[in-house]
Amino acid sequence: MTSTTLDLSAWATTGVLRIDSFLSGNELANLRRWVDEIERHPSRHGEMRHYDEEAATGRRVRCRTENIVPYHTGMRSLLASGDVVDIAGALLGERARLYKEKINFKHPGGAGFAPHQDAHAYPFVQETVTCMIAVDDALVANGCLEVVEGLHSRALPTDEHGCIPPDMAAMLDWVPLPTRAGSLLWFHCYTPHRSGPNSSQEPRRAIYATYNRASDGDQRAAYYEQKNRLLDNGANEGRISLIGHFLGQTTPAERD
Ligand SMILES: O=C(O)CCC(=O)C(=O)O
Repeated sequence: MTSTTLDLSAWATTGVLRIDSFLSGNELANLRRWVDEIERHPSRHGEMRHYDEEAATGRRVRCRTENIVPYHTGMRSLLASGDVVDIAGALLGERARLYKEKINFKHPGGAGFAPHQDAHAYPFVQETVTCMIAVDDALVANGCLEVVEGLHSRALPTDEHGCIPPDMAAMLDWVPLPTRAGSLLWFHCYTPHRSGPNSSQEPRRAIYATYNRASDGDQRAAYYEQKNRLLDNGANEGRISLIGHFLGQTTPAERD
């Protein structure tokens, strides 16, 4: 994959770009093994961090794991070097740096996300692009991403949760973007997006890797330091992000 084969004009117009069948069958099988390893990885304070939710099935399940690349070689090579970083650079218009990475597991009965723009949750940087790597098929029934195309040039107003106010969100033209396992879905930090719950019997796992412009520096450590501090100070009980977009009932994940 080279930047010349990317549809940069569609990206500029819509703020989203899907790249189908990016991973081979073998690469996808490896990725699924890594995601299983990461879901079980011990969580120590200040290191890889897990978040759990009480799913609609009544089960307590993992909803998110973040700060992964320092602790997993395979994920480090996929997300912090090579084609994915190069594509991020082409979309940003300059060299890209990995800002943050996470896996959203969305197990059966797992909750969705309220309409939001990521930029409000991402301090220290001016502009980011995010690559969603579908680990499982992401479909309407299991809560694929839905976006508003062409509204990615500015910040929209926010409500008390840092999300798009519901009356404004109701006026927008939401498009579901089903994405097959092994495909990529890129979106800009101002692209409005949301997702529904997983009403299927299988997990809908997705990796999200976010990149900033190299000219904004390496902000990964500063981001996780600030996020951990704000989420651990008691004022943000139940949050998995610096904004309150997650619609699930979180339960504290065990940490060593
Ligand atoms: O995984 C999803 O369904 C949506 C995730 C999302 O919007 C986020 O983590 O900001």
